[in-house]
Amino acid sequence: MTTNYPKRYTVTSALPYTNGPIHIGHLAGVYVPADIYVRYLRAMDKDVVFIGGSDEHGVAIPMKAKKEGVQPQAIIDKYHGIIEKSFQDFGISFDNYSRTSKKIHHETASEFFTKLHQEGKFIEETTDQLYDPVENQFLADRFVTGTCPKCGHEEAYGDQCEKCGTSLNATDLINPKSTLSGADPITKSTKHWFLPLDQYQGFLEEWILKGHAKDWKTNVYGQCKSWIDDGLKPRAVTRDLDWGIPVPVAGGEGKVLYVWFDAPIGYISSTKEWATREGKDWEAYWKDKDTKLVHFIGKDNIVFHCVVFPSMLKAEGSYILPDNVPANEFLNLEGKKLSTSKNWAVWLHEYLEDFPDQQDVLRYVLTATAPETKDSDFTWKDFQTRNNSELVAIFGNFINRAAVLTHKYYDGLVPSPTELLDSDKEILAALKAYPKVIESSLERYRFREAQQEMMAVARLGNKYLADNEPWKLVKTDEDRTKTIMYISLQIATVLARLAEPFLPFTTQKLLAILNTDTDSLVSWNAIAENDEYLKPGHQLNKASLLFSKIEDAQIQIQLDRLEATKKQNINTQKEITEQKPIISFEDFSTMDIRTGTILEAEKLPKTKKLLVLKVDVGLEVRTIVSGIAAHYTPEEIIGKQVSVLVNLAPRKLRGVESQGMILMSENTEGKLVFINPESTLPVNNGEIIC
Ligand code: B3M
Ligand code: ZN
Repeated sequence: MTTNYPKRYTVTSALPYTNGPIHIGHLAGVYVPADIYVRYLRAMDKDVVFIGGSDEHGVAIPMKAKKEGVQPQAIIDKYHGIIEKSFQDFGISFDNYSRTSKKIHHETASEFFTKLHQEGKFIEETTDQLYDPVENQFLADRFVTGTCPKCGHEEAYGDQCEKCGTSLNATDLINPKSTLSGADPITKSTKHWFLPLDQYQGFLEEWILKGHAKDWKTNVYGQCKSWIDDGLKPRAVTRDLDWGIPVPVAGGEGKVLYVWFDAPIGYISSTKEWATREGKDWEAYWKDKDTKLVHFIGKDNIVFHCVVFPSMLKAEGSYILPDNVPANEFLNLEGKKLSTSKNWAVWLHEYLEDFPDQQDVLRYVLTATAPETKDSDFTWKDFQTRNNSELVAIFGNFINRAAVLTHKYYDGLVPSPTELLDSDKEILAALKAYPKVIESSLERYRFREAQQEMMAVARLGNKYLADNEPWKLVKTDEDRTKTIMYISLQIATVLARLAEPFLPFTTQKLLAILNTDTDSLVSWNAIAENDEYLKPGHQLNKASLLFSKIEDAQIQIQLDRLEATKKQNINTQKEITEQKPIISFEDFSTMDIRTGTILEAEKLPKTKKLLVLKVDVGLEVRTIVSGIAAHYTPEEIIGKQVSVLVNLAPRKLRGVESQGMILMSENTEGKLVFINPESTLPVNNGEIIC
């Protein structure tokens, strides 16, 4: 493979909202692949800047502040702190981690807006927007939800449907509702600045549809194509809000920039901050045509990075465009969608507490199961298995054997090889090929594949030792044993170089065992050009274990925690089930409720939920169809006394006439229970169900 390397790289990763901590979905989708990519580039001695930072504007912040009863500033300070620390502890190697509340960002974003404004790149228009009559506030973005006009998802936000990814205007929503008060919005007119995306239709067709059909991931390209084919519309880039960057032009008083206008500019401000500190020229990283710009993001951010931000950059005129936007799909947890609000997540800062010094295990598992082409699932069982049977049993075992035996036989000195057999030569030749093989996967953003190839090197070493059994051979053939140990240590050294992007903490431990450091280590490109990576006579340090077994009990703690979350969610859901409107006593007393006895019960054929009951209600024996088959078997309920509403108008259910209703209620675990005449009433969820 011949690669035309650019002069430098600007690699960005989505700026997380500071309304909650980082979880494994963020890591698998964005930060782990981005970090692998930049560590690989650095190993290739490339000029690269890796940019991160917190996204501290947008309605997500004041909403969270309201929920916690504090000021927005307290929220961003709290979560920025947690996020930045957890990234650092997890080894996400940003060159700069900034925040969009900083002065440098406010200035950069304001200048960007002002320039576009002066050059007439916006449309200024007064239009009707959704307004909450209770809270006296305009509703945009997350302040309003409704049905997505494209896919029918009922909880789409005012700026985007998270289900299908479509970017929306709040007025596009069907049945909009204010998330602040629950009120039905009214409309009210207000002035805003719009980026006329329709004017960039031709540019986007040319640049993406013609230019990137081959090299962008199909999930990313497909989404872009669908939006472009649908026809783009002007998008408001300002908001009526009091949290954000004030609109810097006349007439903008009381309004702020739309968060998705300012946040991507955050990549630029963060680069400026880094350049000032490091004495670099930030513009080269954003404006030189020989710079490769890559955005790592999750799939819900595709439209903003592939359509909106590039159109902004194009409108400004002096910037380069992203070369690639390798967005991932979503990661699920134990088969369910990750959710911050439902606390269905593995939080990074908690993981780091529960598994101290095991950052690489999570990095490894998230890469092995990364949602690169479709949604994927993280399970704790899989986490344990991959650790125990791959990292411990293959990688760790190989290094441990190589180091321990070298100490045992040669006091930790790398032995000199004697004659190399063909099988040894093959191993050395294979080692030389690996950097290019892994590089080819990484250049195509296939991190799973790249990591498997890196692990193939560890497997190779493990198998080499297992096949040659130096622990037996040492008794009969000292020379051959020396060669085997020498080759094993060459493999271990190459592995240290190739594993670093994936397992940076492990690599440091491995380097310590090998008694060397990153700077003295053979460079990525030099592997193919050399025959020897660790010289005979080199002294190793004491062996230590790279990985340790994860026990069932540790996994059980995590599973129990998720189980508790599940229960809590059921309870919370119940707490918030709204009471139905008040009824009068007269209304109630029209209901004739009697005690009945279930005489017969059987399942209604071809249905999942329905039982047909014969119930003696005193007046007569009634046939009642009841939707309780998921909760009770017919045998369980025969003979049971129940409360029956006997004057409900008969109705046909699947062809059988039901002549009354058995009164039931849902308990706290979501199970239907009888309102039993002989017992106290069960916890009532406000709903009587037949
Ligand atoms: N804060 C959305 C998110 O965290 C947004 C990314 C901004 S990247 C410029 O998913
Ligand atoms: Zn949708």
